[in-house]
Amino acid sequence: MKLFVYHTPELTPTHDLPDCAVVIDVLRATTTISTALNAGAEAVQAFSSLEQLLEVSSTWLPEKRLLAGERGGAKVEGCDLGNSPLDCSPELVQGKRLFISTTNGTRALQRVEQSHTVLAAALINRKTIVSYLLEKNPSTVWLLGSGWQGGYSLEDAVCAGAIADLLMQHQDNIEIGNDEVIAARALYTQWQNNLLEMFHKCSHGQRLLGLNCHEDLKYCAQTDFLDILPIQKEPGVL
Ligand code: 3SL
Repeated sequence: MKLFVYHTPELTPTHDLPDCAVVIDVLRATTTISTALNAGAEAVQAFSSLEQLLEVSSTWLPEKRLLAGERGGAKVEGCDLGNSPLDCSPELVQGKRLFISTTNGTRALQRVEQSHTVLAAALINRKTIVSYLLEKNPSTVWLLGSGWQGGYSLEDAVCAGAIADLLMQHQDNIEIGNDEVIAARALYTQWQNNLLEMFHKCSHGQRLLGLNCHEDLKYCAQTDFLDILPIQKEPGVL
């Protein structure tokens, strides 16, 4: 397995895709997607465009769908939900399809949706993602951070490092595809016992704290907490 880390969709090679793309948006899209699926959502369908989300979701029965929209951290008016994993209770999401559009995470999913395999990873389901990769042993793996509007996000780099670290603990012949893998692993080593503190320092964590999302940060900082594998079934649908 050859492992690459890319910090944003813009930094990925333009004419290439991996065997397996692991999309990361710890704060909060991939944490929310994992939580919704774990709570029994029928599927999660991701859109970078809100207009497209509205168009496709309108073809579904209202009682079988939930619209989740986030821009700049806040809920989009007219949607049922924003992008808080804490809202994804089994009572609300069970049996429903979550149509979701977020500022960065769903854009990252779209960038790699033509890859052979696409997974959505966060700290909460890191162990399940790593077990899958160890079992399937894809030849190339991209750990793709969503970043923030084209820029680097510390929390996604730390999560990429957490995945790389656990993979390398279990398999010694992982090939390092780029220097970002080494750097992400070092970042994770630095922060692994203080993930919530890291969220409080990083720019998107601060943005969310400004929106009173302290409980969201606590939830997203939990590691290896859910045994759920969000895997793409068809482009955009996990
Ligand atoms: O950018 C995104 O995709 C979101 O996860 C951002 S937020 O955490 O909902 O603000």
